[in-house]
Amino acid sequence: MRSKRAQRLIEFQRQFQPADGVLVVISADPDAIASAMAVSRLLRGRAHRVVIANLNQISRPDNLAMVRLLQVRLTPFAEIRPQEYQKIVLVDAQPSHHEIFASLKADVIIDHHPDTGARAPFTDIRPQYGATASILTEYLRAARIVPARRLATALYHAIKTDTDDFKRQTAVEDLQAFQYLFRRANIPLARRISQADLRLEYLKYFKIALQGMRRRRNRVFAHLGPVSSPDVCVIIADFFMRIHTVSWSIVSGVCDRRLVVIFRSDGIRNHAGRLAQERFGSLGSAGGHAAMARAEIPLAELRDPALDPKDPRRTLAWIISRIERRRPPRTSPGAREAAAVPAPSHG
Ligand SMILES: [Mn+2]
Repeated sequence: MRSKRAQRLIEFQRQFQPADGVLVVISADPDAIASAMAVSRLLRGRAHRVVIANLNQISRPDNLAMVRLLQVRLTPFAEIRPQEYQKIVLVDAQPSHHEIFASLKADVIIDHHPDTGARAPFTDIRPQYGATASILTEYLRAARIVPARRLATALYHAIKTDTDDFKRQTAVEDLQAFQYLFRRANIPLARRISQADLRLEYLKYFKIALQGMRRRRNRVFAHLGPVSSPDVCVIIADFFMRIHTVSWSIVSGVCDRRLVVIFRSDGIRNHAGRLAQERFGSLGSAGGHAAMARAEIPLAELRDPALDPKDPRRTLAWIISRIERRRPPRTSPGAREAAAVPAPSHG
């Protein structure tokens, strides 16, 4: 085991010359950012310079907090001239994941997504791992590099994020990496990063939600009107689930000319995906898992006279009546129009 890890490290190190400029290109999320930081650390003293370039604009508040608090140096890919670099590294991604990745001819690929068959001069793809950060932690250990606080914190946060606190695909190697990092990471700082899921401008939606919320037994409904991103519906739906007597939380908003309805349920006797599909599947895309689901309905499809998307109260009443109605709508094409008419209102 140990010798295999050492061998991989030597193979990896062999790809680089001291004069090389190395470009690590990522689609920035916690795992990609932490993995790129680890590559940069591994190449210290082994390459002339390492630049981390992000393809996507980082917008999630927690990812922005990670970059700020861990002082990660990222350069937007648009500002990069790839031809100025001798080596290209992909972490937490494979060429077919993005046309720009494919165009770059990577020298090194390290990833944990399902193997797409891509091969570079050095390729290490381990789909059984929960995070690329776990793979890079093994490289650091093989290189006998003890990660500094910020790097350890980034890798720790990445493993927690990608495995959703070990509730998703997790290998024993992820747990080993986590255990190793746990002692070296700044845990309060990592908590601060994962907590930072709000934007200041989201607070006004909390106000709308709290003022306009309706309760039907163990269900909470809120309609937020026009929202800058459906993310805020998700945040508020999750927020209502924190009330111990609530077993359903249904929060909607209008974004990109669509009515977006987010469903959260305790998943015990309820199935959010099934409810979303039953009540909204005939109007747009709808579905999900037992505990979380969403429906997205183009406003152009909503020709129901009982609904006025410009009137938040009527929109909320329409959503409630559609969900609270006892029998699911029939889905035959002839029943489509009939199904769009809500049952008598529940007061
Ligand atoms: Mn990942």
